[in-house]
Amino acid sequence: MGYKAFISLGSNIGLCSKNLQKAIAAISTLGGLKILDRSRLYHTEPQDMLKQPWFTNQVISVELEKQISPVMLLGFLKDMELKMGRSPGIPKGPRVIDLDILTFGDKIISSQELVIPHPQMKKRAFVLIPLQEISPDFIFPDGETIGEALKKIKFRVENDRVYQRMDT
Ligand code: PH2
Ligand code: MG
Ligand code: MG
Repeated sequence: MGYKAFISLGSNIGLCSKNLQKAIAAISTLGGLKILDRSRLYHTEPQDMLKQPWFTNQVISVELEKQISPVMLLGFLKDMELKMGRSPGIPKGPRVIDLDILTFGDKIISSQELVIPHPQMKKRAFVLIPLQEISPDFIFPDGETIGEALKKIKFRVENDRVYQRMDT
């Protein structure tokens, strides 16, 4: 058995839902990776940098064969972002596609190039809501449940829209 990993996808430039669809198709071409599940698409209020278009976000789960390391997966996803036309741009600003590793099995990693679990994920409804949809029993490597993490943040979901004010 390999690992189960969760990946977050986001886009707020161009045809966002198409961008996510293209990215998933590209991710599925990696040998040793199998897509297990995908959430629906959510339209989400921008976080961190507030003055930018709303994002379309999605979370997928994948199964990875043991020979694929977190750093290999990261390199592959960064490569995908470039191939899809992502330019360096403004940190936290608008992007054609953003592919972030949320978790990788129950690994805890903190290196220069990669931090897992994703350091901001517990604060972001645009990650936790789609993650909960595909994995309602999700537990973080530190033992916290997804329900507990969601209780600590303020947000509102209306159909496919996720509102989250940055006042915390
Ligand atoms: N990504 C960011 C910054 N802010 N806000 C939303 N709603 N969705 C994102 O994917 C997002 C964001 C930087 O990666
Ligand atoms: Mg990101
Ligand atoms: Mg990123």
